[in-house]
Amino acid sequence: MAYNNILFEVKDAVAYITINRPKQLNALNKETIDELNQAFTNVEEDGAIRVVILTGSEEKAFVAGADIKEFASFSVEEGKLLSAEGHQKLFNLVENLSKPVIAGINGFALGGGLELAMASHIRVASENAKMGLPEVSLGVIPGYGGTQRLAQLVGKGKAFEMITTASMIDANDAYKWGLVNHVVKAEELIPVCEKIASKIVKNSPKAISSAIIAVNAQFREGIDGFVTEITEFGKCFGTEDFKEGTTAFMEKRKPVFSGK
Ligand code: DAK
Repeated sequence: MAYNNILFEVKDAVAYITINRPKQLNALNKETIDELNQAFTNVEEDGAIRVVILTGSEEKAFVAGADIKEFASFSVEEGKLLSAEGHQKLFNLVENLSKPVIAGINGFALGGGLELAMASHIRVASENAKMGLPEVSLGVIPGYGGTQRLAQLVGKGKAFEMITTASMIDANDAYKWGLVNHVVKAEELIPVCEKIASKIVKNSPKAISSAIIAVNAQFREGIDGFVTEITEFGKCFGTEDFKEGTTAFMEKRKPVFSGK
């Protein structure tokens, strides 16, 4: 499929999704959200893809937020509808994808951009990255899960500070606060993401998808994460990946996982 706002490429079981509206600092308009939905849906369905690296084109921005020019004229109903739709179409889709998503934060990650990075499973930032949720400076609040996921990652106190001051933090503070896993030089951003991806692709896709379900369960209302873990753990015993992993260990060879 041809995209207008993103680049999509697959190499060695890794899908590279690059948001590509550099003139608007990769701001998320509706069309970009739709294209990302399509790309992540393709990733989910393509058995040859094991991991995603998500980044922004050029050095200045990962994503500088939702497209302000587009949402400036929304009514209350439109805002609510688009928020719910956006959650399903993109942010929840990414968080619950059966394959890990590594966000390579290459510059500004603001508002919906930081929310997208936070919905990803692993975050690596370049030294020049700046992160924030500036929504209250525009008269709205984070609408794509930011109030929930930021507090989960950095704790309630720091989340309140970031959200109510609408200030940006730099990559080093983001690392200290637990918002990103690694901070690297700009030119090392994609290589470091690829190094993490290369470790992931060696492991069982079935087990990884179960692990994602189990870890996410902790943050779902009304769901006992420990019970989910037991269920997912049990399921692993019925997979070809489990047979292959344990057999390969006993045969002193590297496993070749089918993802079944
Ligand atoms: N939307 C649209 N255009 C943007 C943009 C954005 N978020 N961010 C930057 N741009 C555009 C600028 O308008 C400018 O375009 P031209 O004027 O050249 O045509 C171009 O990108 C370059 O930006 P600057 O000239 O401003 O570049 P600077 O280096 O001076 O500043 C900056 C970089 C990142 C500090 C600045 O651009 C900035 O403050 N940008 C806005 C950041 C921001 O407030 N982002 C929005 C956060 S609120 C919703 C759910 C969720 C949300 C909304 C709705 N619903 C469900 C309805 C979420 C909202 C947010 O994300």
